[in-house]
Amino acid sequence: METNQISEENLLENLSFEKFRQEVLKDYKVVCESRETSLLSRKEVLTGKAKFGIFGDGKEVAQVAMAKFFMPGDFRAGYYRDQTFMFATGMATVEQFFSQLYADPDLNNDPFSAGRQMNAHFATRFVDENGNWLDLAHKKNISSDMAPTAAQMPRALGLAFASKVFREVEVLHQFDNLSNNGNEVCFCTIGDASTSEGPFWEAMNAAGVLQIPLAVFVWDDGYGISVPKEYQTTKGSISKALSGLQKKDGTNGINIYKLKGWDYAGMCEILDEAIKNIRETHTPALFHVEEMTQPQGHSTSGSHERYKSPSRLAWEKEWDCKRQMRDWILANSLADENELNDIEDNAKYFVKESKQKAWEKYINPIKKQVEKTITLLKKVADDNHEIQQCIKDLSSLREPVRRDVMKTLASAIDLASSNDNIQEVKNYYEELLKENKELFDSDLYNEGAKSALKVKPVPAHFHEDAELVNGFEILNRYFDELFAHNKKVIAFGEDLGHIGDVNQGFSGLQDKYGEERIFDTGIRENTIMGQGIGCALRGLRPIAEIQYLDYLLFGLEPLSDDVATTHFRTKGQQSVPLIVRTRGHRLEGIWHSGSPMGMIINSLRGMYVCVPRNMTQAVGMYNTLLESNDPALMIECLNGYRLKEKLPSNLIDFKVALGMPETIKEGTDITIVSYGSMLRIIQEAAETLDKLNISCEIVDVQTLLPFDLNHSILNSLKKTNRILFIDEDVPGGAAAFMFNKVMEEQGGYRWLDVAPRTLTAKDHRPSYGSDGDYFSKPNSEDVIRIAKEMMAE
Ligand SMILES: Cc1ncc(C[n+]2csc(CCOP(=O)(O)OP(=O)(O)O)c2C)c(N)n1
Ligand SMILES: [Mg+2]
Repeated sequence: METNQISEENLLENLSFEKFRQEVLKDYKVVCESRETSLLSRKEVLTGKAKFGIFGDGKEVAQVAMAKFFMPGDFRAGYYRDQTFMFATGMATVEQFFSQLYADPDLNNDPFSAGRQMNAHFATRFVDENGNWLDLAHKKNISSDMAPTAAQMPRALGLAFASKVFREVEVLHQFDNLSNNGNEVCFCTIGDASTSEGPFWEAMNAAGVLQIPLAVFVWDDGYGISVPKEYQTTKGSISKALSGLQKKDGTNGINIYKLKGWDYAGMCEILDEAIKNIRETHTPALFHVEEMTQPQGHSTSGSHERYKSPSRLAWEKEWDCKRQMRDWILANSLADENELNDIEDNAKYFVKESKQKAWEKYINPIKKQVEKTITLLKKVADDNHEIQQCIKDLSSLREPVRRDVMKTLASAIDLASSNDNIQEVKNYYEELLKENKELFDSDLYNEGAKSALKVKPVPAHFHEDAELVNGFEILNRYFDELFAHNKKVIAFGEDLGHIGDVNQGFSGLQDKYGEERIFDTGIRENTIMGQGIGCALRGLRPIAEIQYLDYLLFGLEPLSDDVATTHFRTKGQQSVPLIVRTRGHRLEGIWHSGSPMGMIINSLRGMYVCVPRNMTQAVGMYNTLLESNDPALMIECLNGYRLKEKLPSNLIDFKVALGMPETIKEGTDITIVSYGSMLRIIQEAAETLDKLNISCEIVDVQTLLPFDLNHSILNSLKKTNRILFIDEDVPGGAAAFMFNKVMEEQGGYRWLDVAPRTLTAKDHRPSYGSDGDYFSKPNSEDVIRIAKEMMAE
């Protein structure tokens, strides 16, 4: 009996040892495959088959450890060193890695970016083809990687913050496809040198305040390209520098762990406990993973022998994590030399084969285009030597790209323009133009059912005795209805919660809907945007506030780099329906009356930019945006909150179509195009001009992005033959944008009797006080003077 029992225990022990052994060897296999991928990829770049490469060699072991604790529902926001993590979690294959290296534009081959991103920029699908959120709570999720160092930080904060929202907001518990009681951890990775960036510090502080499930891994290889960490970080150590954030009993803060990047067993042990704790308690953590290496240097551009000392290079060889893991396996008798050699040989073979498959998938469609082009060109060649040369040149290319095909076809069309068979060449050229447009130029915005441009407009209704109320009250009543109506909406920003924003749009609503849905944030525009991005990516409908338009610059980077590119860089696999609410245009002084619209529309292609003239129009635009998946910036008129407006009776249903200007005064002599606060000044001027027998037609463009989709401004111009574009931006800013749209895109120049004009603010920011405003920004006398000049011309 007793002996039997012992042998059963032995058996169990043996079994669990074997399981453990197999798991270690499986991890080692991933490490080897990942290393081979780095080595072979570098060769592909050096031989010219790929343009640039950046790899995860030297970081493999930490990533197989980290991958063990990444559960379905979790998110990663990281950077370009994480291929091993992707392989270990099964979210990427080696073949897919190579497809992206070759910039294969087929989403089936590069499922992260359809060739739109540099290699090692990963993503998983968040929304289906119709823009509906997938079951993210049961999937492993990668928010699309970006190249700017630390740009993942604001979004990482937001992805983790969303877990807190899902856990704390009861009305969200029903959405179990989006979250499982907020148990999802966001794994964030960043390089040691990138922790020098402001957004890193802002995010770490905010995480400590917010108490959210964020796990930040710093891959510390001692360098940011050539600059060592002594030049990057106080005390040369990010864990030391951040030690003041350490959580203690009874405080908030973060937990800080130090790990060694080659210590497989040590890392697994610490991460097991630490990640569990993050998941349960929502206490964020920093994992400072030291002693990592770069066997091949930073990237395929340049070599690290130029800046690393011989002793550093020797140290890196010895402490290479792959070598250390191998030694550890042998020392602990988990496998013998032969078994490890087999794993290594198989990895080499597997990676080579994967590379070859990816290359064939990439090159075959192009080769087909080359073949067809040559066939068509032969039909028009006759004895045209130049075309024969084109055929020769194209056939001789060993690694042709689509560009070569297009250039050849374009030349042939010119060279054989009179040939009877040229039409076929032209047709093929057009067909490929269309195909390439879809491959390289699509999906900047939602194009399907969730496009904001497909939302049906609904006019505002007013009762006969509709109340006249302050602008802010229109918004206040609207937000009240909105929060009752749409459980996924949350709103936050500086002073937005307790006092209900600086202009009372949310006044009283925190009491009614709870601190979990309407709340204050610290003064940190970059990460307020990040909170919005993370929540939007996870299927919520955040309204994130920038207190004044002038402070948008602090939050512009995540909007421009991240939000505006998300849909494009994932070819529609991720949507970020964030609404950024702010207020701007005229008020007082250099930093409270800005209207830098040119800067905004040029940096935010991929977002919509709404510039409503009053709060009623703003409501109609909010409703439209909330029906769609497109992200947008809403700029309310800072001086409009106390102006009276008629209260519509259908606040929650009223929808303004984007890109549809509205004529707010009809006229016959001059078309004046503008938006926002400027319109009231133009209306005032128009009254005077009426008395002078100059009849102005005033057009409110309503949205700058998109701009006048139906070319309605042209119809006004056809009637008046004179046009003036006015705004409060600098010369050459958004007024020049509108000018370009109407003159070039709409062909407005054909309908002009006199030169078209712009009227803008001065080059400098507005001086303070009433006179500062009057002499810095366009005023009604300016409008009258220019209108008179145009009439006299
Ligand atoms: C905002 C920004 N500045 C500069 C760069 C160029 N750059 C790319 S990687 C890099 C170094 C990053 O070093 P580190 O964070 O330590 O990561 P590692 O590459 O060492 O893993 C730099 C300066 C960039 N991508 N983004
Ligand atoms: Mg580094």
